[in-house]
Formats: sequence, C-alpha cells, structure tokens
Amino acid sequence: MDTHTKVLSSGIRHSNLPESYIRPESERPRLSEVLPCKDVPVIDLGCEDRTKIAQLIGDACANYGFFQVVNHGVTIEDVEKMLGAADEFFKLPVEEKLKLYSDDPSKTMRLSTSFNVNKEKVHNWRDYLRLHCYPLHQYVPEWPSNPPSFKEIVSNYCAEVRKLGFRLQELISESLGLEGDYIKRVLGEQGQHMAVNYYPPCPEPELTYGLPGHTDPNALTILLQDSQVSGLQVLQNGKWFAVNPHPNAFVINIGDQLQALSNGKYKSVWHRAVVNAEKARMSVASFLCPHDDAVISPATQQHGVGAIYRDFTYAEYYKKFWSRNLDQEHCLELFKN
Ligand SMILES: O=C(O)CCC(=O)C(=O)O
Repeated sequence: MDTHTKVLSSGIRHSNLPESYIRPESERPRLSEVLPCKDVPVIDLGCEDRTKIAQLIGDACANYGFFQVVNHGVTIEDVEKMLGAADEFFKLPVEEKLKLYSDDPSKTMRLSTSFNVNKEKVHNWRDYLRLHCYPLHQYVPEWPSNPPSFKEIVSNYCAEVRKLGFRLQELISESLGLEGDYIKRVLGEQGQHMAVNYYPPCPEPELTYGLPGHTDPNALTILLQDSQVSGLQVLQNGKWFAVNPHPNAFVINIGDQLQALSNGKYKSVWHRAVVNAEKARMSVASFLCPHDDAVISPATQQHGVGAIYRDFTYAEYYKKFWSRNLDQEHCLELFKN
C-alpha cells in the first residue's frame, strides 16, 4: 500500500471496491438473509432487585453471549463527547492521521486499517484507532493530541467504562454462583484497550465486511454503537441477526476468557460488522483484558463435565490470537483439553 491508500478515511469517496477487499462468493455477508434482531436482551442496571439483574445477565450470557445495558451509570454527556472526539479525529486531514499509522499489533497506540493487514488475505472496510487505556497515566501521553480535547474526553470515558465493566463482572460472578469479586480477583490487574472503529461508506457492501465474524479474545467488551447507523450482527443458531442501536445502551459481550472461566457455560459469540453504501459508521469498543500473568482456568464445572480447556495464561492466549487471521476457527478451540 502506498502512503495515501494506507487508510480508507482519506477524504476520498471510493467509487469502486478495490479488488483486495472483495471476498470470495462463499464468504460474503449475504445481507438480504440477515434477520432483524428482536431479542438481544436489554437489561436495566438501575433496577433495585440485584438478584434479578444477575439472573437476567446469567441467562443472557448463557443463551446469547450478548446483552445490552441501560441506566448503566455512564452519562449521556460523556458518551456524546466520546463520539464527538472520535468523529473529529477521523475527520482530521489524512497526513495528520498517518503520523500515527502502524500495522504492528504490539504497538500500544496506533491508527490502523482493516484488522491485521500483514496476516490477512482479504482486507476489511474499516479504519481504527487502537489505544491502551490502563493505567491512564502511562498511556495517555502517547494518545493523539489532535483534536486538542481528545485526551481529556477519552480518559474520562475510559475511567467511567472501567467502573461499569467491574460492576458487570461482579454481577456475572454472582450469576455463576461465585463470590462477587471472583472474576476481578482471578483476572488480576486488568488491562483496558479501546478500538475506535470507523467504517466509511462502502461502494459495494455486499462484497466485503467492516469486520468479519470473530469472537473477542479478552474478558468483557463494552461496545458503544453509532446511534444512527446499524452494522453490528451476531450469530445465533447458524443465522446472523442485526443488533440495531438501542437508545443510550451499551452492547456487552462475553469474551473468550469468560467462556473459558465459566467452562463453556457462557458464550463468547461470533459477531461481525457490516458496512453500507450511504453512511459512515462509528463504534467504540472497550475491552477489559486479564493481566498477562493471570492463569485462566474453569471456576465452575457442571456435574459430570470435566475442564473443557486447559489452563493458560492470558499472555499466551493473546499472542496466539494475533498470530492468526480474524475469521478462522474460534481461538479457544486451540486450547481444548
Ligand atoms: O463495530 C462494531 O459494531 C463491532 C466492533 C467489534 O466487534 C470490535 O471492535 O471488535
């Protein structure tokens, strides 16, 4: 790729889908077959009955691997500021953004494109800004200083989302019949990463993806979806369902580490982002990740079911994840007993 075609958000509207983005026939999204999703649960965290919330979360984790939360404690103002800062960042002149470009996944701050350009055969219609976010004082200095408010707005958002993530981990622990602090304790001092995803309008959305089907390698993902433009889809019983934006909600999904920790009871579900011809779409994914040295092993074993996965450290898992292409088999399959 030459410098100007390194990212898609260059200000140039593409009239054709370049060859390197075209999926073979059998791998295309078949958008007309996607079902409107009526029932990804929306859970009200403001409800006073904690046992009920934990139960709803447990059902959602076991049956869907996905749920949405409202009354989650992050203010609308903080959410809007976050989306505004992301929007301003992607509107910067391409020369400015390219100063931050890297396709090396080990970098703690980088603007990149697609998923893993050096590993994949076909590219994806996405640019993304990937940030490490914890501890903030260590990483904020390397974040973009343009737009000027970026660091302050995004660090505030990260701190709020982290609190929400811990609250959810407590409820997930309780839903598994564990002590409230179980997950937090065994995952050690958790890392936090962010992917600010920007999917420009795409000339031929039927032929490509923003992100192909994948599961998340971390513990828990808190996704802020564009409030106007849909694109997220989840796999349920072999069919893709659209998860359309719900007002003031975050979409939460279980990552591979919580599937392993729950010995397969809770599902790290395949999901993907599709693109559309008219509108750009933005999403902000926050990932809580176990400490590198945390040993992931089953906390619960159902009667008669042995440990499905061998014990591993998060560092080992993460290295394996990034050594592969995104749309291969579930990475956890490689850790099965
Ligand atoms: O853009 C979306 O809705 C999905 C993003 C996602 O799956 C990710 O960043 O891992």
